[in-house]
Amino acid sequence: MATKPPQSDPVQDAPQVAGPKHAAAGLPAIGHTLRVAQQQMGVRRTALTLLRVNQKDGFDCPGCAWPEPEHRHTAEFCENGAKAVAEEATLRRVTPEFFAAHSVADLATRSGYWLGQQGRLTHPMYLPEGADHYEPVTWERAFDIVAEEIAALDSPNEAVFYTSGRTSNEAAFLYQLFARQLGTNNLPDCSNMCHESSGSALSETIGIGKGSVLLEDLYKADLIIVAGQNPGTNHPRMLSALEKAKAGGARIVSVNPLPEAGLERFKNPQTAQGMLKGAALTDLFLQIRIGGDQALFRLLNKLILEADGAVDEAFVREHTHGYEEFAAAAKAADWDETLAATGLTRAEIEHALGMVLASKRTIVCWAMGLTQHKHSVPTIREIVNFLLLRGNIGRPGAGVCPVRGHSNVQGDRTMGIFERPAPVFLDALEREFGFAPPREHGFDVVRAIRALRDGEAKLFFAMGGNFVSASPDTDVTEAAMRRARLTVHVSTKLNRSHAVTGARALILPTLGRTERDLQGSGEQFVTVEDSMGMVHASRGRLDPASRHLLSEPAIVCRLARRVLGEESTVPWEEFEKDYATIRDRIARVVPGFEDFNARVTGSAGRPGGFALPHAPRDERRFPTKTGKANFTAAPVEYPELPEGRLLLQTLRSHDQYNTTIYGLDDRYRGIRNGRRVVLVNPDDARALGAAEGSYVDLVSEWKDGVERRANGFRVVHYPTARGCAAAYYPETNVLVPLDATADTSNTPASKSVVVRLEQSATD
Ligand SMILES: Nc1nc2c(c(=O)[nH]1)N[C@H]1C(S)=C(S)[C@@H](COP(=O)(O)OP(=O)(O)OC[C@H]3O[C@@H](n4cnc5c(=O)[nH]c(N)nc54)[C@H](O)[C@@H]3O)O[C@H]1N2
Ligand SMILES: Nc1nc2c(c(=O)[nH]1)N[C@H]1C(S)=C(S)[C@@H](COP(=O)(O)OP(=O)(O)OC[C@H]3O[C@@H](n4cnc5c(=O)[nH]c(N)nc54)[C@H](O)[C@@H]3O)O[C@H]1N2
Ligand SMILES: [Mo]
Repeated sequence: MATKPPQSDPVQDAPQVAGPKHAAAGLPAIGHTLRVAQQQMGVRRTALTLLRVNQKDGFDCPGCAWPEPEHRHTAEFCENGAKAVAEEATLRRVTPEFFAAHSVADLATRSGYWLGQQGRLTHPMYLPEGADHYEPVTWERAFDIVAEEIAALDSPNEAVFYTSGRTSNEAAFLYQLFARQLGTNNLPDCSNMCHESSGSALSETIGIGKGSVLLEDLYKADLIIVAGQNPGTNHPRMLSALEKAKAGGARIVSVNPLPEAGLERFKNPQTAQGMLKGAALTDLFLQIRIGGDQALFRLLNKLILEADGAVDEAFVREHTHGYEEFAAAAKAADWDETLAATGLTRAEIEHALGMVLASKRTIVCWAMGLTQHKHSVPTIREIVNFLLLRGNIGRPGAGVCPVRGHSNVQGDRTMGIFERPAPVFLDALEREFGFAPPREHGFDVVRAIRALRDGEAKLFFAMGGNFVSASPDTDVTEAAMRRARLTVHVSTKLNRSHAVTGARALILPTLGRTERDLQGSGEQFVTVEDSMGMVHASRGRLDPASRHLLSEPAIVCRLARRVLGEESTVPWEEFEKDYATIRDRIARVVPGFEDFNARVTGSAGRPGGFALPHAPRDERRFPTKTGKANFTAAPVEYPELPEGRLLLQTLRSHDQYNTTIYGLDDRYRGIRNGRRVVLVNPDDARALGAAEGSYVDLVSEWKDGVERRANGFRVVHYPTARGCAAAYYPETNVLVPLDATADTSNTPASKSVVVRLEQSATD
């Protein structure tokens, strides 16, 4: 096979491989953080900013949605949180001069890494139809352009309003209100590509689409199963919680096709002991085959049912529905076939069973390794079956723990960012604001792309994110975007979505979390909800990156006033001036937010935050259709792998935040200086003739017969499960077919793409 990269990008395509590490964090992490932060922010700003992350009166870390511990005396150190902050608080700027120097066509040839490195956006920019370059535009004119294009639509359903997950509760509430006053539920969000499968599975089985554990539950657990998640990179503060759980006697099982360093051993940088030796976290590593989790939990359930006295019969009788049918399906599971789907041995599963039966309080945590497969929803339902069997939902130290991604993705959904809103939510909006919200369901991400592709949607508006790079089937998505009449991005930083535009395009620069938000009534704060349903305030202190920025709430308010005019029943001007008035309305519309302002400012209740109600967790009440927690009995599925092919998962390196590339050092996996790598099990690689260091093209195979290809990936022999491969997102999104989605949730199946390796043509 070829030994040179075929079309190498000197900035990022010379991968070097040192092999996987076996421990996460510790001194190298601190050194790395300070270096990255100081390059972006300078020494003084680094010190000032990093001290304020997740502190009371500070700002919420824009990194992940992992909750803050109750007592925040010292800054909780997190390398990747610091990188997220540095990325936003950078001193580099993208000014009108920058856009004058770089045409849109030029920007479209740049890597995502290069675009992000240019710095913060400073001015509203407009790309007129037929123009080569963005030009500066006033805010008034920008809103006029959006209003013109909205007025030209045949129906409000030709507009799509996307949201990424950093948007605050206040901005999200206003944004969905604006879309619904306009008359559409076209509110896709990043959740559609992320934890939608969790939401779908949990709403149906336990009656609420959110996790049922709080941070303190982890400390009380006997057993924590972490499946399909890489916390050392994506939720580093979770490692401290796991370490504490472990010290309290918990055992940890990790289920993953890859041995991830963070789960093996954690060197806590907060303690001297931790820095020296670190704590081994995982007691049992189950190296699952990609997509084998439903099979694994089905077998565990079968064994629990066969073990004497292992089922919590009182709980099952009193609180659940559908047990008989489920038990029959689980007992009937065929050992050989089901076991083959997991890639594990029977002895490994029996070892896990021993730990399960020894545990009185069990928690299962998961993330994208479980949610991005065709059968993700039945997989997560099987986990619910597993927990229900032993009464592990609705008591301390036990429960479901889907670990969310973006720092406010859960809050955005609570605020009504959803293309399929619950009728009770719409009723409440109707009562509060005196208008009739649309009832017809809107487009999710995949449907929005199809609508743009087919000319059924003509206007694309994004509140944050990087839609073209984050979405599947990059070529299809980019072509769809180019068909739009107008694309608008409310953004902090430059990204590829600004370079792949509709006929006209706008970039609306906005404040980040770290920045002071000054409005008519004075300095504002916003609120966010973490992965465990805790709501708290976030207040930025830095001077804004430019004096031309508007906050997200201000952008929505001004746009709404311009577009809806006098007809709107909403006091947009007042909302912009004083965010407390938005929270007063949220309090009246969204259950659990009663007395919102008082509770979130800490004058009542717990300082710094409050927990939203969660019926299964709080009262063992399951608000499902049956009024009980539902067992389900779906057939076991797993991805089929034709001969000579591999199952590719597309995942994150240690040095990126989704489509934002921080750097080129995937430290724990020992891969540096390049991102076009494919990790393949050495035995598979040998069988396929893919030598270490050779270059291959990844060709995805899907039933539509279209050839999707990603060129020039360096083969890395890596201890992943047999038949499996891994490569970074978003470089590999081109391989994920738009129609390859999870049943029910419609989430792109970006963790199980069937690929073949072809030798790269050398130049
Ligand atoms: N620093 C940093 N933090 C982040 C992000 C980031 O990009 N960078 N992104 C944020 C967002 S939006 C999200 S959603 C989360 C993502 O957090 P993760 O879900 O941890 O992110 P991924 O890199 O997609 O990792 C998926 C993990 O699942 C494993 N896996 C893949 N397929 C399977 C499978 O079939 N079964 C099992 N059991 N495991 C599997 C992979 O080997 C990998 O360890 O992180 C959030 N936090
Ligand atoms: N193949 C593959 N595809 C995936 C995934 C995968 O694992 N594999 N993961 C999926 C997941 S889990 C997710 S969540 C999506 C992520 O999809 P998105 O959320 O759309 O993507 P991000 O890369 O997080 O968006 C980054 C951009 O957000 C903007 N931004 C940052 N902070 C702010 C802010 O405070 N306000 C505003 N207005 N803008 C801001 C910046 O301009 C930045 O360039 O990708 C999905 N796509
Ligand atoms: Mo996500």
